[in-house]
Amino acid sequence: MTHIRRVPEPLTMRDRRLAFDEGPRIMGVLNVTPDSFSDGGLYADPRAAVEHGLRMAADGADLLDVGGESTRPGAEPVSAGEQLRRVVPVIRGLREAGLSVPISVDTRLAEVAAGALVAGADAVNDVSALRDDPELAAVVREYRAGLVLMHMQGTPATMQREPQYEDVVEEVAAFLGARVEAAAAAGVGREYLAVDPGIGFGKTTRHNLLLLKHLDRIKALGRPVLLGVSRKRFLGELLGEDCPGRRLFGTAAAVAWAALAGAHILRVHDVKEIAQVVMVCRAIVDAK
Ligand code: PMM
Repeated sequence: MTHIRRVPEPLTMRDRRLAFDEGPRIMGVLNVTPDSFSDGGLYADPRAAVEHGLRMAADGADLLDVGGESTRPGAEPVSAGEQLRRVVPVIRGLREAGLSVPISVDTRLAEVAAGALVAGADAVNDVSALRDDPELAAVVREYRAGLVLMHMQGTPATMQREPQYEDVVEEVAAFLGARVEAAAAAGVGREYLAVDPGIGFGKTTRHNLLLLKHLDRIKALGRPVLLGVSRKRFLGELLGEDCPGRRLFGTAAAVAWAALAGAHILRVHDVKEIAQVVMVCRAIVDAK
């Protein structure tokens, strides 16, 4: 529980900085996709997406993650043009509406990242950790954007077929350490980098649970740790709950654990409810 106090430096994203000295920050998920596993199709209309983003900010989101490509198991890649068509009007609309919190764009492609950054995004959430597009590091560097480096075994199309590790925690930590070094070698300053063990990305339920249990090992990399547990399939498996929208209490339990274990950014769909979970965790930690 005391881990919550070991705070890395703020995450820099262009002109914005996200500090962690007041506990974990909440990233609201804004999927502008027809097929994401829990909210696909809900915000395909840019106006509905902007409204939902503003609502999440009002409910306590400290940043928003806008994505135009579903990375759910089995999903096929979406072209850069189509991703841009989905995310740019939403990012622009959020900024025009006066949204002040940072926005990340969930993409693996440099062209999409550049378009989103021009439209008003501050960071790139790259689930491939700079492995899919050799141009992405240069875009991040040029715009001084934040960058999330996530672990994934395989690709979204194949990752859940038969994930295998000798020691999942050590392998994920070593991978993320190496990707931090690769980003730094490509000229992206460390203050711009966050890491993410990639819950559900090429992992069994047991792998996900071990990563949550041993979060310290990921925190030891010294970068802010982002975690995306919200509504995920491992919760469904544990709870026998097929419907992602009915996994809120499971999500809340995993988030409470992550908050007390010292995760820095919690990527969630149900911002208002999860903000309450984080507030109670913090109040307990801060009680004197
Ligand atoms: N999960 C999803 C998509 N993008 N990005 C990061 N950094 N971490 C995650 O865990 C993550 C992600 C899949 O969830 P969604 O379909 O609800 O967006």
